[in-house]
Amino acid sequence: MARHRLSIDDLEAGLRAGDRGILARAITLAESRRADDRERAQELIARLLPGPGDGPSPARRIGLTGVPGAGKSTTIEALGVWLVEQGHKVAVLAVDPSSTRQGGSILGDKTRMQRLSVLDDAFIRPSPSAGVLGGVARRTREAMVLCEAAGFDVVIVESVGVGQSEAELAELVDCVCLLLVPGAGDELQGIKRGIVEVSDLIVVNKADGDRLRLARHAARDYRHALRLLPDATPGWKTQVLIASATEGTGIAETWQAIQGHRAHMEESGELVRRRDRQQQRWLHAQVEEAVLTAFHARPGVAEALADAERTVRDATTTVPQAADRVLRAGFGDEALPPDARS
Ligand SMILES: Nc1nc2c(ncn2[C@@H]2O[C@H](COP(=O)(O)OP(=O)(O)OP(=O)(O)O)[C@@H](O)[C@H]2O)c(=O)[nH]1
Ligand SMILES: [Mg+2]
Repeated sequence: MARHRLSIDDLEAGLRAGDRGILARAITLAESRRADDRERAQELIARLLPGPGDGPSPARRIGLTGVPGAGKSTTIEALGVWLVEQGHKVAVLAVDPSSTRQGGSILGDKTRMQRLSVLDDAFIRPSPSAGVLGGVARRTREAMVLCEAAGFDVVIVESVGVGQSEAELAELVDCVCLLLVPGAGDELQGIKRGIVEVSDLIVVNKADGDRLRLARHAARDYRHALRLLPDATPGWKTQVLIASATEGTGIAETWQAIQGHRAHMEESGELVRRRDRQQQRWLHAQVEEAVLTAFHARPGVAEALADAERTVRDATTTVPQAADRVLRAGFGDEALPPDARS
């Protein structure tokens, strides 16, 4: 059947009815870079976002991060299936940049979340084009709004890093959960201190078989190390748990910790503050993305950039000189802000 273009009304009605097919199409619309699609997506999102006085959406926005192979997808499957059994509706957004790099990992994720993906109350969306200039965080924000409008009260973002820094995950979600595997030192796991500092919850996964003892040790060590770090969420001590995604242990405890964190966020007013910060960040990111796109679309910029790259390579100009020429090509002499003239 030909896919006719849905009106904004149709999309809104479909979303409010919890239609997953419509949700998938709405996210595709929001991911599109075509100007008319962007406009339609923005109108749709405007209808769905809370207005003045509505307060933060009640949905749980959880970010799950950890190095490749830590068990993120397996954990989401176990937690997701368990949550659906408890009556929740669970959406999963995978913004793993390695999906594109490794090729085929998207398929892998679908297979890994097989039990979850067949449930009516679950929705899984791999990110198709991670790594596109500046867009990953924005697309995730918009997809999150769309999922919540479709009635998903738990949205889990799976990520090994959503932008320039892993810490950016904290700008998208309410609760950052870091998955570690026992038996590997920090350096081996490639875990940066930055991500530990923004983690509200640390789960030492693969706590099964021979690794159970190691996992307990690792958890104890992390609890210790965390004492030296400032709270990720003011007033909240980052919890450290052990779990086995394959055996399903520690899953209920993980959810309990997430709920405890949420309660703290609500009572302390931190949820409102955090969501506000995220909105501000979203605003700035949106402006920056638009300015950058518009700049690169200006006549002469692509040529000037190619030329600048060449002169830098040849060492016939310095980098600041070359950058200056590119800016002049785009803005012209007049429009170039004084402090950008080096
Ligand atoms: N023993 C054991 N193996 C696990 C556990 N969780 C995941 N695994 C295995 O670890 C491997 C990687 O799991 P994934 O869930 O795909 O890991 P991931 O973090 O999503 O990996 P990427 O998406 O590639 O970053 C798979 O072979 C899983 O079966 C666990 O709790 N115990
Ligand atoms: Mg995965």
